[in-house]
Amino acid sequence: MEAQQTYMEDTDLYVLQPDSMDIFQKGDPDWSRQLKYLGYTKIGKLPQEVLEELKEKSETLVKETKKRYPKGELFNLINCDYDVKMASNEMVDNYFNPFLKDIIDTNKADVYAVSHLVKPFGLKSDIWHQDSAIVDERVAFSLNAWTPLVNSTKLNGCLWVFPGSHINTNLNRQFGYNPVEKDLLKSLQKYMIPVYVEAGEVLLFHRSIIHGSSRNWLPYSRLAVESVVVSKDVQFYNFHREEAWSKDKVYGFQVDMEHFMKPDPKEDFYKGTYPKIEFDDPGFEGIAENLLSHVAEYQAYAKKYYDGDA
Ligand SMILES: O=C(O)CCC(=O)C(=O)O
Ligand SMILES: [Fe+2]
Repeated sequence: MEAQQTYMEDTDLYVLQPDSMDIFQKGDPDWSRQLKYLGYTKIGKLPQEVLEELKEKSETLVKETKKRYPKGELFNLINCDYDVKMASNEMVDNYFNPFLKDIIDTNKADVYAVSHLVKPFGLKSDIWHQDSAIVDERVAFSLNAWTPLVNSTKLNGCLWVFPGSHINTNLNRQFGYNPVEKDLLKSLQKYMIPVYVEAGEVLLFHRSIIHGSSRNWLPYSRLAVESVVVSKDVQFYNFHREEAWSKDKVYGFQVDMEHFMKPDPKEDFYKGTYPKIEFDDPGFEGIAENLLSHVAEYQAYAKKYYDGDA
């Protein structure tokens, strides 16, 4: 892979280079600026007929899955049976990705389907988090493209974000290892803003941004679909801690998309399938302290969106 120098070290934060988010082949130039400074942007809406067909097929998939898991274990299709996960992935690929690939310059970025996300009625809010790192964010970007299939508001668990927080240096993020809890969670609360997204509208955001979705107060599931948009031909990573190997290291496995699509990707960590790089692990408290100590800089960075680049 050719190194794509997306981030520039500036003090101890990773500040995006001016053209780094110039990844669209059509649309509004402001999308790139929003992505760069705020960390998220809306990039249009699925055509109505595509949305309707996707919604109908998705509801059928959810209904069939619920029949098989009567205790309501269905929360996130990512954690579902392998065949359901694959069916979901294929549907996202067929109905959502063509729209993304039309807008995004596929010479600059690659688009991969992930799955559906189901937020059932009454579920306690997902705590604020950052998504696992899937690339080396010092040199590459990874964005989520998130689209709800119903209007998404505070009532049914919309997304909330901390604008500007995507420039943080918590880069080696392991899936499920979330230091945003307790005091840090409380401190961040006041910076989070809700993002209302209409059914079929596409929200793009950096996987590194501090975000989450709130409680669904309506007695219907809030369904969404998700893909990822990453630097062209990027080297994928999956980060992992293993106390038996070391208590103060985190390991970055250099994986490929095939790895993420396996029934149990973690098995690869013990098979020697992929090479790994080791990093010092700041641990829960270290990461929390680091995130909190830069809050003012995240705010200042987001403000640049309104103040201009100078
Ligand atoms: O759909 C949701 O509620 C979860 C959203 C989220 O955290 C994500 O897409 O990364
Ligand atoms: Fe997330």
